[in-house]
Amino acid sequence: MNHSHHPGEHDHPETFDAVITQGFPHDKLKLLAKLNKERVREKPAPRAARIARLAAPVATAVRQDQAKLSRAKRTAFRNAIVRLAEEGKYLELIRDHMDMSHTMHGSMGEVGLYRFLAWHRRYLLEMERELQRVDAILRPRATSKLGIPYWRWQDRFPGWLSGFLPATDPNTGLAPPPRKNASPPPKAKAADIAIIVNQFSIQNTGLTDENDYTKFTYGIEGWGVRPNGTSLPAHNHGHSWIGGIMNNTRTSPTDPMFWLHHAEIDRLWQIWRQDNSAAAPRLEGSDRIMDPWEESYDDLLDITALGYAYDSTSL
Ligand SMILES: [Cu+2]
Repeated sequence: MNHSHHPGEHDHPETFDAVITQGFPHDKLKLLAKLNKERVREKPAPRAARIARLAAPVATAVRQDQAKLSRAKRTAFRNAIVRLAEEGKYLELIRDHMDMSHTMHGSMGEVGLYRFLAWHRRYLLEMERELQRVDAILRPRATSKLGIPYWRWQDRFPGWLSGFLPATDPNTGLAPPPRKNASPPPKAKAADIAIIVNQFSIQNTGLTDENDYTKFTYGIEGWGVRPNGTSLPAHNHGHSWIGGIMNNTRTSPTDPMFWLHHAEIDRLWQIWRQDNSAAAPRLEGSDRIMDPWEESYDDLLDITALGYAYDSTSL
């Protein structure tokens, strides 16, 4: 897929370091909204595929804290990723994220800001289904479904994934560069996560018609501040802190840590929704559809119906 014809593609930040330095693109919102209207979107999957993939009755997959994962499940997760990389399926999944016409980050403007959480939820489901498919081949006797583990940002980098980078960089065909796993920028501490989830209302997004959803997603994506005015580390900062290919805004899913990092975002969103279920993003028309998939924002709120659960829904 070559999307270099997509207008504005060239001024999308290449790295999360640049995303953090530039901050939320308040000065370009009109241009970005215009580009979003003009974008050519990939066709969604046919409806039959949607039903087979999402609505089919499946046993619930439990997404567990990576620090508490059994040795057997760590091995199963790694082996499933290796298998997907060998099949070429992993590269296909990375390409979904390299296609910026999906408008799924705040660096692409307001629509990207509002699509960030639901788009990545749908993206993780696609990965989780693929992991489960190959896991059933690799562990035919397993009694539970594989779920994507989550990484609590206040914890150290998962030692069981050290040096584990089985997929090649789609841009070079070579092994990705090693991770950095160090500041700058700092990654979020427990106190920062409490600000993101419980003190989201302090965020001043500067957007017209901001609501609670706007403030929450602004903070968790990594545009927010702490009560003392310093930058609030969140999603963007985790990408930069891990570094290597995780720092690349397009190809970051090449690093398996991408899935654990985004599972934590998804879990924090779920926790926040327990007390803020009425808050909703300002998305209209086709902006509500999480292309290249067919599901809308509204289809992606009930995680039980989507076939997964978290082992913990507390901070
Ligand atoms: Cu991300």
